Amino acid sequence: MRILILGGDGYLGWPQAMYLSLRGHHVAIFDNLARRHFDLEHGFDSLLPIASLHSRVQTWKEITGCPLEFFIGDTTDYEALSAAFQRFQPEAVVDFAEQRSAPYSMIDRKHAVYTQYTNVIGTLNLLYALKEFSPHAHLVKLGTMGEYGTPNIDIEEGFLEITHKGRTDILPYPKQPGSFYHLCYDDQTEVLTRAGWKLFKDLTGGDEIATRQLDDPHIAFAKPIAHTAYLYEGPMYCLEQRRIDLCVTPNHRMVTSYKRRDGTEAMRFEEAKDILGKYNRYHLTSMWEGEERATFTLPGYYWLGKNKPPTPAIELPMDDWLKFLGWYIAEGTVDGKWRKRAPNRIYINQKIGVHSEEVNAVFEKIAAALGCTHSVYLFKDRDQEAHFLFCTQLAVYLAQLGNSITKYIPHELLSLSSRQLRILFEAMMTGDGMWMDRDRHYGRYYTSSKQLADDIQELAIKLGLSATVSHQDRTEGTGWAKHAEYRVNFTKTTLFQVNQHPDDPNDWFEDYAGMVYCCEVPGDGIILVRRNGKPIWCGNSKVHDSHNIMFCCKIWGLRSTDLNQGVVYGVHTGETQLDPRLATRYDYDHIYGTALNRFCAQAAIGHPLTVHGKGRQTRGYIHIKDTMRCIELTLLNPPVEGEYRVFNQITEQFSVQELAERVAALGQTLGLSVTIDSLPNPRVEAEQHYYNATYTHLRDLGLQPHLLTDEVLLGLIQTALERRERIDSRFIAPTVNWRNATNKVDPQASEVRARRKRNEFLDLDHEVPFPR
Ligand code: NAD
Ligand code: USQ
Repeated sequence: MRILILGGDGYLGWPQAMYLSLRGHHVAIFDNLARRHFDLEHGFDSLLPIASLHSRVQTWKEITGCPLEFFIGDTTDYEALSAAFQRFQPEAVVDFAEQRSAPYSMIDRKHAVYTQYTNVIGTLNLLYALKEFSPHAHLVKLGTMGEYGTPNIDIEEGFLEITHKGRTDILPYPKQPGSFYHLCYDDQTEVLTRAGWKLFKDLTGGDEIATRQLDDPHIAFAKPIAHTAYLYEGPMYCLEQRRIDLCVTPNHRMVTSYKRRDGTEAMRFEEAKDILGKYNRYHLTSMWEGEERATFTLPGYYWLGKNKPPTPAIELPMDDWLKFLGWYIAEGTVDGKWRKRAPNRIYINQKIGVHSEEVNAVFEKIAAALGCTHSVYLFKDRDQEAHFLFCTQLAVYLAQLGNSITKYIPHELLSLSSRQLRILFEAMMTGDGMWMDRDRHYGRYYTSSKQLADDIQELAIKLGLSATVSHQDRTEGTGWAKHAEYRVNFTKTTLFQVNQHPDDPNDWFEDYAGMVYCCEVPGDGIILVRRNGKPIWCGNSKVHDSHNIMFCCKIWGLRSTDLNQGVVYGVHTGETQLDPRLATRYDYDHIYGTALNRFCAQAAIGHPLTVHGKGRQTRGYIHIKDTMRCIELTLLNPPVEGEYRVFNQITEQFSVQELAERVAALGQTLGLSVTIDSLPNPRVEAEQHYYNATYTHLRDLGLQPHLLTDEVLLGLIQTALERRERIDSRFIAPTVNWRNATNKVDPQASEVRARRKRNEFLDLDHEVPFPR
């Protein structure tokens, strides 16, 4: 079989390439060598020395006579990937090419973005390359057991039979990974972008999305790392209340509020399905800093077809301008001899009374700044006054802000500081708004313009208010009065409580068939969404490779097996042991090293074993030799076209503490003094939980597992002992904390080692993309 191994230079990809090559398959490797770059960046190194890819391939040919082709390329570079596909014409593709370390992805925003870009976009490219060049090839994708998280029910192999309201279906098993997440919104949900509210389907590549962090209420705008949309048929979790309206997939990450022991409120993620029917509180408000600007530039204009010099732009003091603009948007009109000439008159009519002086002062200031006339007309028959400004430049600018049913706030002003936004807001509220109580706790703004209602909602949110938009259609009346009336309702209440009444539930599951959308932002992945005018902060998504693969199998008839693999241990396979130059990497550092491999290295140098927290975290584990065999079995038993299968690739389950205790006990038999340290857990994960995963498919195909016997474990410790002089104890303690947005990884990176590695590496004459 012609097998293309993406990521064939990595811990698993390299031994897999040799394994399949030795069994008569024609194998090619595609790798961007990014994993080696990471060592260079931080001064980390594999405990077993590893040869360069060129040397590995050459050695393999010398020893076995089997050729291995290789392509240096990045899966996110479609040109490179498609060239490899066209040249090699694979019949099967095994995809190991991902950034696979959870701590790496949690270092900071840059590393999170790099991880998701590589993994999600790389997989999308791969799906397109398969469709375009090898539509019949079998895709074997290395997924991870980590996608399932630690649910309080048995983990099935990819799918779960669900009976809902008397109907039964087999649906994808809910995903809840521990370092990135998944959710999806229905087609009526909008998201706040820098350019205002948009439906997910209308988002473009340039849009920036409103985000915040769990423990930082400040709004920031960030470009999504990825967008996704797929057809979904199944239950949706719906929550509807006076201030909240959501319709999301059951595994959606909701952001709820809880009380800490010290009485303060904090936010946390909870899956939608887990909060069904429960009392909950939601944070609806946030904070905005924005940018102070001293002046507003009133654009110049010139007459088309007239031989007049253009009128220059005029700078106006921003605070005065905002006060004026607030009044204008609420109450003002522009007119003039429209047909013949430009508009030149701005006026507002209002009742004589409490605001007369304020309006007068605002108009006076603008008139003085523009050098134009301000006049006031007192109506004889009514208790009203009209303020006029005569200025073509101002009128031309204001005319483009629309009339009473199309008015809007120029969006660039909505990025001003909260102090300045408040000036605009107060002026508008004095015009068309009303406060319901003396403390200005509740307020409402009325307008016939939908766009203006949306803008005011955004303005209010940026002022730390919770704001919803509702509307009422009007059939009677004439002119603008027959248009719908929009109401923006504000409150200063920061928390909104959803009570549950058994007879009148606020949330429920509802069958849904249609598109669902997500977009993924860096950081804690919280975005501001709105449904039916009611905004709420919610979790965002990891665009799962598995969803994209499943979708493409469905629409294009591709065939794929998703192998949800557990933590791999061990470094020796039949092939790696043929020659030291064929060794695969052994990572023991706190970023790439996995639990058991790390514990063995720690035992070898007498470093206390680094158990995170209580150590009751249970995971599925698999010996590296079984990984090789599982992939072979999968390749030899492909799915039919259009089929998407999931196999859980583990052979045993252990808790971290159990592993540490076994390493400690066996270490002692080798004369090592091994102690166990319980470190404060740098990750956010359940430290004690139910875990029971099903893993029968691969056994049914003939897998005979290598279990973690004492003999195997002693062998692992021995391997580490043989190379103990290469272990740098400074790289053992974890420095990536899930709770921090930024982590300093290796304050004492070994420069010597980095230099040595770089020299080895630079033997290559290829230009290699670097993950920065
Ligand atoms: P690794 O980091 O050692 O190997 C990945 C390889 O892919 C590296 O050689 C890297 O240079 C290459 N690569 C990364 N991004 C690439 C890109 N965009 N284009 C081309 N090449 C790229 O990781 P590994 O331990 O061999 O894991 C491989 C796969 O197996 C991953 O998908 C991982 O999620 C999965 N997995 C690993 C374990 C484990 O314990 N190691 C457990 C479960 C699942
Ligand atoms: N842990 C410790 N001490 C350590 C290292 C880890 O207690 O020194 C704990 C972690 O907190 C975690 C568990 O051990 O609870 C497993 O951590 P790990 O680093 O061994 O593995 P993990 O981060 O889960 O990731 C690895 C691979 C990843 C793969 C995953 C499979 O790096 O690519 O997806 O194993 S699984 O865990 O099934 O998702």
